[in-house]
Amino acid sequence: QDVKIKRALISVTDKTGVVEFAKALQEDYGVEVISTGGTARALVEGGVPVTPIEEFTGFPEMMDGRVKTLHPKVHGGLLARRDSEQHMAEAAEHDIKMIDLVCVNLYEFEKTVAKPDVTFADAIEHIDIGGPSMLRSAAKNNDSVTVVCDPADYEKVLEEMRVHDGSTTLATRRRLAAKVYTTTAAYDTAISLWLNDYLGGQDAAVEGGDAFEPPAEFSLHLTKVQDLRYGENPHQSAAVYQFGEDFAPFGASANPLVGATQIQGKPLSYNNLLDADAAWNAVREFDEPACVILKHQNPCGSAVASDVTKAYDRAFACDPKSAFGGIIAVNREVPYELVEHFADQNKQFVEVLIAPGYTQAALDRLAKRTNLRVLATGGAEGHAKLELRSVDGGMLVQCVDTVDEDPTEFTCPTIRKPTDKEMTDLLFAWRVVKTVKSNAILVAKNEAGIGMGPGQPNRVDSALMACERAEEACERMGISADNLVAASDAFFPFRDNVDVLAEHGVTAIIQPGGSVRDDESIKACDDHGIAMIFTGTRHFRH
Ligand code: 93A
Repeated sequence: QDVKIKRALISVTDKTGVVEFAKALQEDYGVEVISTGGTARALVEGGVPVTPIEEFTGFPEMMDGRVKTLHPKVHGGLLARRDSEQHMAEAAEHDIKMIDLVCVNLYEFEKTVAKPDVTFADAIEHIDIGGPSMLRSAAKNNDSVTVVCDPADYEKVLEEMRVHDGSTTLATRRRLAAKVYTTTAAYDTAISLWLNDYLGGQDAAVEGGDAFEPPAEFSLHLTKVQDLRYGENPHQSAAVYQFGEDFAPFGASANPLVGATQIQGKPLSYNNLLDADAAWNAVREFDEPACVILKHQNPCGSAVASDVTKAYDRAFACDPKSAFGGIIAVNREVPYELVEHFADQNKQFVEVLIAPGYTQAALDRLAKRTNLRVLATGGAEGHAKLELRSVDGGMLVQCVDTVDEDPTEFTCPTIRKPTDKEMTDLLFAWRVVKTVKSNAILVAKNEAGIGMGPGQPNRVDSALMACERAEEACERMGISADNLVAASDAFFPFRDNVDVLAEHGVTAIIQPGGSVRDDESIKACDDHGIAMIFTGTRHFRH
């Protein structure tokens, strides 16, 4: 069971202590040392004569060192069972000499990918193949071979050889073998994490923008504007506060919701404020006249048009059932007609109407609905830069999701490219979907969001829901449920989403891309003749 060490192969990136180790093996125990390029040079400089790997294999190191120890003379010498007549005969036939000890540590992959300016090619080049192969071969044959993958073990191995007349014990070889598999498993995990991260691309896409930096420390100087009747539910007390002047440097909005003029109506409730805020932020995403009807944080109706009255009509048509008790937000002055349209025959029960302003005729007409809360913000520009939410014992701060995306940088990985009409609808849907709670799917047609699938813990359910709503909407409007487009706030993890959307008349899709299985979704689109756009940016809203 004790195996005398006569031949050792040493190939290390971390050269710590290697000269002393090799010297002791050679001078004290007469071990022949075989070594690879850089290691051999270090050993020779340190006064240890070595057999170069090329001489041992009869092959040159080649392909920039990618192939230096990957050779049957190396792996035969490591894997051959010393107690097998057949193995020994085969080794003799091919002039394969036994290697009793392997000392290897690996290319520094993790250190390389941790560098901020690392290139993909550089990372790949630092994936060690020959090293782990030798370690694994030697560790497998722990019956006979001693394997050292950690400089911290050099001294222990030498000590054991001292005690056991130049041999190591089976128990030690097995412990060293176990350490090898822990090491190579961690090594492969690091590679897979890096590569998946690279493919995911999400974090990379978020990093490096001109994102507003949350300050290390700040005080908010909040002033209570008013107590609210109650919070989200009647048994919760609540109040609304306004940021002090000192918040302005952190990006106070030009036309904030808190501070908007309430022209009429019942006092705003906690839920009114939450939903009005979401609706207001959604509608000011648009430059053209737009309307968002929002309920429980989700835009159940959304549309653009040549004026806000038409936009309202189109948004309302998306989902009249859900619009009941909703918030209407528009990004232009509200004309008389718009009020007439939703007030006429009590077409829509509205909780809050929010807009930059109102014509006098509109205000006169609204005055008849004394309960309706009417808010005027004075303008539609200027998002705050920071967004705050409380968690138990602290506060989360993030830059608001107002990334300016340049559609000319979007890519289309599918065979079919979107038509101009599809592209217009896709860009519309892409703006609205970021208002929808994740997982979010929005189905749109003619620049109106006719089907929404919000907040499901799996994306397929969101897709199904969005498609069903869209189908109902088309039926109500007396139009056919085809030539629909869909937007997804995050990538599709599997092709099933595409299959569901295709089945329900969707012909074009917009989504960030970046899944490790993007290929499956692209294939699904190609199977169905769908055109798909990758934006590169995710818009989760939790
Ligand atoms: O590029 S490799 O994957 N191909 C090989 O055949 C190979 N053999 C050993 N890398 C290989 N090695 C690694 O080279 C070892 O794991 C060690 O980390 C490094 C030592 O190279 P050098 O002796 O030239 O410094």
